[in-house]
Amino acid sequence: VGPFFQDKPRLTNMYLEDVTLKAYLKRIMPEEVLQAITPDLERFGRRVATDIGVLGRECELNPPYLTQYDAWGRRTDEVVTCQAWRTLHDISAEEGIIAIPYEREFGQWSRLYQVAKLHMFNPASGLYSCPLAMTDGATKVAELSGDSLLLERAYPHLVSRNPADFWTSGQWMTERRGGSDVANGTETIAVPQEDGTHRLYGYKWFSSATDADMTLTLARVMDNTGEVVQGTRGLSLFYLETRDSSGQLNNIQVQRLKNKLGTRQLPTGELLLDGTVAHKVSDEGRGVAAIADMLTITRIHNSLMASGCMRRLLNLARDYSTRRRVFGKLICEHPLHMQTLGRMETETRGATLLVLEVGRLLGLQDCQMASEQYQLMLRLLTPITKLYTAKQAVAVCSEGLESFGGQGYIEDTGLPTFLRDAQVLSIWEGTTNVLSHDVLRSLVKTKGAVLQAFYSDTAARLKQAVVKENLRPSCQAVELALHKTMAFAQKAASQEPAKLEVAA
Ligand code: MFK
Ligand code: FAD
Repeated sequence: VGPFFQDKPRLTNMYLEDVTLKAYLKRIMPEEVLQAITPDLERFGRRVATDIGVLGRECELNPPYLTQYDAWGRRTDEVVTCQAWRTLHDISAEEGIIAIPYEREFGQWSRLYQVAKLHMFNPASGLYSCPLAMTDGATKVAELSGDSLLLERAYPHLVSRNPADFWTSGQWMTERRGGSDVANGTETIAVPQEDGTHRLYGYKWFSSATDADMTLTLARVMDNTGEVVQGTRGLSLFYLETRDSSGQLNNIQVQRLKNKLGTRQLPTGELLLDGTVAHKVSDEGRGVAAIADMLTITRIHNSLMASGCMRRLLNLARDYSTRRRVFGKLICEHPLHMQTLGRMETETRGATLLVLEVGRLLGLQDCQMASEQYQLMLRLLTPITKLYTAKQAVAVCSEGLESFGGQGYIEDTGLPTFLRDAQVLSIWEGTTNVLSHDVLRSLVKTKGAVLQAFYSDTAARLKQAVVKENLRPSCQAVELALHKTMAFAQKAASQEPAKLEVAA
């Protein structure tokens, strides 16, 4: 048989090994802020490569399950999660994953600090990152809506660093008729009650944070003749807690957990709402516009999952290339293999820089410091970054598995999880085509101003690069692309959305 056993790939520190992340933060952050957060980033970089990574793997190996009845036949609908999943809840609170951007200890830079941690945490977290994304989105909605119940009751739990107090939130938008076309697909009805609350009746087809403490969801308010308004103008946003003070479900039945290609760590369920007590957060008929603030946050988290997965798998592949020997030399000594890793590296760096830049803009918006130009850029770049990085992640994770040869296909290595989990990134939080429409929506609504903002920002950066760094030849192609973009922006200012789709 022979004594040979292949050495396995190893990670050491996801911060110290991430040249792109470190260089971006060094370039963009004030020195005193970077100095203050660096010890935490270095410590966390080690943690995600060690204990957090191990917990994430345990979540994959011990997926959640549903117990619908107790031994005596009573309906219980208990979602049973593993110990590692619950430990990740506690770690998320202690690490301030949600708290950091809302504490604003470092002002506008607090968001980027959180973004840096998420980029490292997401692919290690056994998809605890998913409920956290929605929790962050709900926190942002609480802040922006100014709704007193959300702010006084939920917000302190959402930003808590104490695991015993920390709440997670769900986001229930998708119903059987529509996950993209929420405006026409939502059948859930909200019946007003005398005490000012509403009772919800409907069927939520996908709920990923089924074990969450609260959720934001959409429903149509019934008027006193029993009628509801159809379409987007009939939708309002509601806040509800999933259990009452005695721990009983809030008239919610968990019908089943879904059997999925990936994201097996997550308890994604179908929920029947049968008189669920809820509190209206938005003005009537403004539900989609109100939940859009949540979508901005969750789409940025999605992009961070994409950039983080690519980085983690690539670091494993690079390490492996120094351990695996074929045709008489290490695979890192084969130019063709290094070209493959180099291409993955380019995609990963591009995605990372894009999402970090979006994080910088979000930090400015958080602190009401974003100029009009930056607000427009955030609006445009959020869907673009989400749709593009999701596609990149699938391609890079597929290539990444191949770079381990046959071992990349073997479950015990933990590697196949990267690919099946990446596949969801282009589906949830808006599919690629739906997000393409969102880009057009932003163009039409601002009469092309989103692209003009992007154009002038990029043109100014190019000018700087040409003058300072003598990059004239490589800038010319970008300049040409920018001019084309600008011409399209001008067209956008005068066209109907349907015609614009054809033009795009
Ligand atoms: C680590 C991983 C992280 C991620 C974890 C996630 C776990 C999975 C969770 C989910 O998948 S949750 C479900 C996510 N669902 C979606 O993303 C829905 C996808 N569909 C869309 O995005 C549709 O385009 C949309 C529902 C928004 C269409 O709705 P409408 O009502 O037909 O759109 P309409 O009429 O154009 O817009 C209504 C209002 O919302 C408008 O405002 P005004 O009334 O003031 O004009 C729009 O401007 C506004 N709006 C829509 N999208 C917006 C937006 N505002 C800002 N940003 C946006 N993106
Ligand atoms: P459809 O809208 O039916 O889309 C089918 C196809 O049509 C897609 O390719 C789409 O791109 C295309 N399409 C749709 N509209 C257009 C258009 N106008 N132009 C061109 N093409 C179009 N939802 C929640 O609310 N909460 C959750 O927690 C949640 N968790 C999820 C977890 C997982 C694992 C998955 C897979 C999904 C989850 N979802 C959740 C649902 C998810 O957000 C939706 O599945 C997604 O938004 C797509 O909606 P749909 O399934 O109805 O697809």
